Amino acid sequence: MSESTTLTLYSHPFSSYCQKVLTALWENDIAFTYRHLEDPGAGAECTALWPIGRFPVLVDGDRTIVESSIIIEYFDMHFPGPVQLIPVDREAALEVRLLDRFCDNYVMAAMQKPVFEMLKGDPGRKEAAMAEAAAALDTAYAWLDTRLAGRRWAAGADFTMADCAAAPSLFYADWVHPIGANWPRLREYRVQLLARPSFARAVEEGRRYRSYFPLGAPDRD
Ligand SMILES: N[C@@H](CCC(=O)N[C@@H](CS)C(=O)NCC(=O)O)C(=O)O
Repeated sequence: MSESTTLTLYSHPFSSYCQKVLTALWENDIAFTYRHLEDPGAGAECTALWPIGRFPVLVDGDRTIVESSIIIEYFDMHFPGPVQLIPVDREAALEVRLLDRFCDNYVMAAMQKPVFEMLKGDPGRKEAAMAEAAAALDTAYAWLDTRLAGRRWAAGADFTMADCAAAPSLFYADWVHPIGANWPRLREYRVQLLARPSFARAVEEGRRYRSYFPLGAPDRD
């Protein structure tokens, strides 16, 4: 991207947590250098920066910032743009952080469980892992559907970090366990997220990696 940027993001287009951060970057058109994790040496560089071995990882000059929510908070502090991803009002910010945590901990994590089982090469665990994911996701879907009542976006009227988290988590969760017709608000919300240009771009850039999805990607978004 821009040659003058101080920001480098270690990222992969198909990774849900990377898509969360990319959505935030593209919401405010923040310039950054994309260090694709399939590029030679990028994986080792990324692990050297963050030995936990998870990504995305952001580098800003001599500073390394990790964890998708912290990275988005960092953008909000240091690269503010027209879309305020963390509200100034602290009560409103609390709701944004709650929805962000909810999507990561109870949607993304539940969705990732059977994915990791398959990646570990334990297909014998698939059925049980899928059943566990379905039960956990149904609980999460029900809560979210209720919480969305009267809201345009996850935490209220405006697009925030909560939507950056919700977009990839619901995108992939629906592949693992489709959001049932009994949660119309949540289904409609997922459609709305897919239409948001920042997230639509993330989905588009990840499209050619769909064969990586260990449970088999459906023939739809
Ligand atoms: N809590 C981390 C989670 C990041 C995460 O789990 N990223 C996945 C990719 S979507 C990953 O690094 N997977 C590699 C692995 O688990 O070895 C965050 O919010 O950034």
